[in-house]
Amino acid sequence: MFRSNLRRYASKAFMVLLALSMGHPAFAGAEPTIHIVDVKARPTAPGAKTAAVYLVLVNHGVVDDSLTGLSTPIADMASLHRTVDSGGMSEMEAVPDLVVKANDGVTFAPGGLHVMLMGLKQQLKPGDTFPLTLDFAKAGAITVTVAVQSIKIKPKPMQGMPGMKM
Ligand SMILES: [Cu+2]
Repeated sequence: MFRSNLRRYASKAFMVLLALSMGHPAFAGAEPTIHIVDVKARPTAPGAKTAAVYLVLVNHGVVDDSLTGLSTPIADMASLHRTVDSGGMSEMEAVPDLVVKANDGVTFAPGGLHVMLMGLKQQLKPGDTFPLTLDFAKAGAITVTVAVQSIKIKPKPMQGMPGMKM
């Protein structure tokens, strides 16, 4: 009698856990597990055909996801780029597919990852906003608003500098 009650209780507890996990966005797909914040672009000069967008991707889900595509109505093409140092020269390379690990995040920032807009159709002025759509393999398409503003380049952390107190 006690045993079967316990078993019933245990199975009830399991059902609650199951219901909770089903309600989790990773399973239900109700709420995106990918959060995109701090989306911004620098103002451009008149006639400029390219611009870069910076943002922070956070994957709150329990599975890895990957960024597979980008688009915006204000440019002919949007793609993922990374700025790399090659022999003292700063170069950009295309990044075909970016994995955003579960419970992890990726920061796009000057000198590193950025969304490259090519064939820009309008000048970006401070205070402007425009939409950018990011396609994820699992989370699907997510559209965010890019804020045009000046962006300061954060100095690289200085390590091992004599006399520096952290
Ligand atoms: Cu670029």
